[in-house]
Amino acid sequence: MTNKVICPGSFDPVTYGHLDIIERAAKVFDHVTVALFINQSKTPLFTLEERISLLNQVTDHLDNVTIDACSGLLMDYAKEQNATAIVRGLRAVSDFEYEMQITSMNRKLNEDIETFFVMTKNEYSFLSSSIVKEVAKYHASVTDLVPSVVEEALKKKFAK
Ligand code: COD
Repeated sequence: MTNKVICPGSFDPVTYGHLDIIERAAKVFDHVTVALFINQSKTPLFTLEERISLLNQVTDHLDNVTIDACSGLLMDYAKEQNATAIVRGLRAVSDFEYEMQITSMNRKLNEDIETFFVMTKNEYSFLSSSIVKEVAKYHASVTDLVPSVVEEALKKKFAK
């Protein structure tokens, strides 16, 4: 049986924290789909096409990873894709409550699809797309936080 998993998120934009989780999942599972969910209630900095393009570029070295854009419920998408599991990243205790709530709801929606949590590298445990955008907005360096293509894209977005 092929173990296909989904790494869902907003990826606005993709950071080294995201990439760390995707790479760890790609080592363990046969196939990883990075699923970019469209959230109508949030206004993203990057368009869907931009986020997909950045994700494609930064995962180019991973043969068993594909990128997809989705809307609706994660569990419906996972079933449609014949996925066996969801993989989520955990940074700190502060993530736990939110993740527990979402996982309980997802389990109610589909008992058969498990959720696995992967701990990020310590150095990325403070990292989020929001923090990266905040720092980049004020033209401070994000070199250690995001791949260089993302850094360039942020520079263009926040060009004076
Ligand atoms: N280190 C490790 N992991 C990280 C880091 C980091 N520094 N930064 C982010 N991550 C992980 C997150 O924990 C998450 O697992 C993943 O990377 C993506 O993160 P984000 O922030 O890009 O995306 P989220 O968490 O906002 O995405 C939320 C979803 C879009 C997955 C969620 O809203 C969803 O499932 N939406 C579809 C509707 C649905 O089914 N809802 C659930 C039922 S109520």
